[in-house]
Amino acid sequence: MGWETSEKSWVLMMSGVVGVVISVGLLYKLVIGRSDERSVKEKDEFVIPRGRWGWPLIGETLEFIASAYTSKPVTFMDTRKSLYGNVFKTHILGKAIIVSTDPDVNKFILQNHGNVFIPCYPKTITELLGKSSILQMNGSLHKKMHALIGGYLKSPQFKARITQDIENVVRLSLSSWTNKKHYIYLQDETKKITFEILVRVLLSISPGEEMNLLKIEFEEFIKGLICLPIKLPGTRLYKSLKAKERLLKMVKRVIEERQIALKKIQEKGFPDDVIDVLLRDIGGSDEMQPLDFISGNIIEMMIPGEETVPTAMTLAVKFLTDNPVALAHLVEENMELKKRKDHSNEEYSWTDYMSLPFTQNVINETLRLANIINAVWRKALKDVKIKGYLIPKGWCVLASLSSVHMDEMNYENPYEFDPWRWKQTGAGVSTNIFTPFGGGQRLCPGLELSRLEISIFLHHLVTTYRWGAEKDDIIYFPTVRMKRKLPITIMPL
Ligand SMILES: *[C@@H]1O[C@H](CO)[C@@H](O)[C@H](O)[C@H]1NC(C)=O
Ligand SMILES: CC(=O)N[C@H]1CO[C@H](CO)[C@@H](O)[C@@H]1O
Repeated sequence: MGWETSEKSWVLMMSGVVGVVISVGLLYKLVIGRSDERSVKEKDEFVIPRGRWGWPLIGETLEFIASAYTSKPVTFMDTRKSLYGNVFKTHILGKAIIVSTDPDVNKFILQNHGNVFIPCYPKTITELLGKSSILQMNGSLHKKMHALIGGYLKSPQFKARITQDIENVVRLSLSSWTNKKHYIYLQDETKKITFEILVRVLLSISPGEEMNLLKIEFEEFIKGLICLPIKLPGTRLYKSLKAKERLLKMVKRVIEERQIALKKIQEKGFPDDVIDVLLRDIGGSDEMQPLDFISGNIIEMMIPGEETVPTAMTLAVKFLTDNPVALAHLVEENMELKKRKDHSNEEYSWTDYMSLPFTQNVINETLRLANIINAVWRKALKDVKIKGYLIPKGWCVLASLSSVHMDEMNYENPYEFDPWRWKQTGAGVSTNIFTPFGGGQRLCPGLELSRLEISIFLHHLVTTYRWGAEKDDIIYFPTVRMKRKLPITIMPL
């Protein structure tokens, strides 16, 4: 669950890009970009990374997209890396940009000391998310929101409660899958699981009519994040904005009810959910409209959960299906835990799930290979000098996280699913070469929760059921997903 998910949507823009790219702004940028380069190079030993601009107007966009459609989407980066070095310049999607495949430079960009970099989003995203959005927030408000929510999600009370909640959702869902006559589509079913958990954490909404309605409107809303920025009746963006209005109304009603309830209670116990956390802290301040602010942000927090976690669950099943040895190892480890728990008649705790070493390795390896958040886009507010490179003020930078995950220098046989590689001490831990959820200042506050959801899902799946999966392939563009949504049949052990 990372805010960074929405940044990934940036890349999705490419779908419609060929038409949009040919714009006046592009030509302008090409010209400006070039003159900038000349003036800076002469007076400084830090140089703008090498690279080529490609074709007039469209730059290297076509190569970039063509490579994204293959099973090795980092090929575009790899080719240029070998020609120009780890950091290079190019021109894609209507922008002169600097691409970094260097772990240190990526870390620098993600950490963003001194707030040099700001997120760089396409218009549809800014339009749909609005002005007070977390993604647009910078400085103290952003930090405060992050700290509040992060603190809540890390608290022992929350952890104890949510572990039970996730277990219930997972158990019920899994058992409902066995009743299906044919196969189920894992990619869709895992989305239901994570959405249910998400609305529980944010708003304490339980399954039922309200949740279903919320899910319908939410799905309509997020479709617009990856569309062309044309706001006319009938267009995708228009429909999504309408869905957002309805969604906001629903969320606002929940918040209003809660505001009233909160005023009545004198002794305030542990917060029920994220709304509670925000209402108690921000609800009292006059500097902003708490209702609008909170409801807007609640909706935005639903976006990361929409894809990252279900995709990770689905791909883990896919990788394990294709790797029986790893699966057998995973089953063994989880069966041991289950036996211990059955024997002692104790409930599972957060740490039970998170302390299975091989299971955690499987999760890391899945996240590395899946590259669900493949890149982070930023814009430099001033000249940035790093490792001999100059990133000129106003330029966009793409920190390619997937290039680092798929680099032979960092991981031996990078295209192989090999959970055992994480056994070796320090794989990815002490360095910057493992950034599955983005990182730095905007590091996702729900990171641990995401890992817990995946752990619980895998545990109950492998200790209670067997499955058979249809043949399916991973697609990397415009988002990482399974071509056929991974049809599987499951049966009780
Ligand atoms: C797996 O990744 C997490 C970060 O997401 C890291 O903290 C952990 O150390 C990694 N596990 C191993 C065995 O390296
Ligand atoms: C660079 C940038 O986007 N700065 C924005 C930070 O947030 C304030 C409002 O909170 C905006 O006014 C700035 O433009």
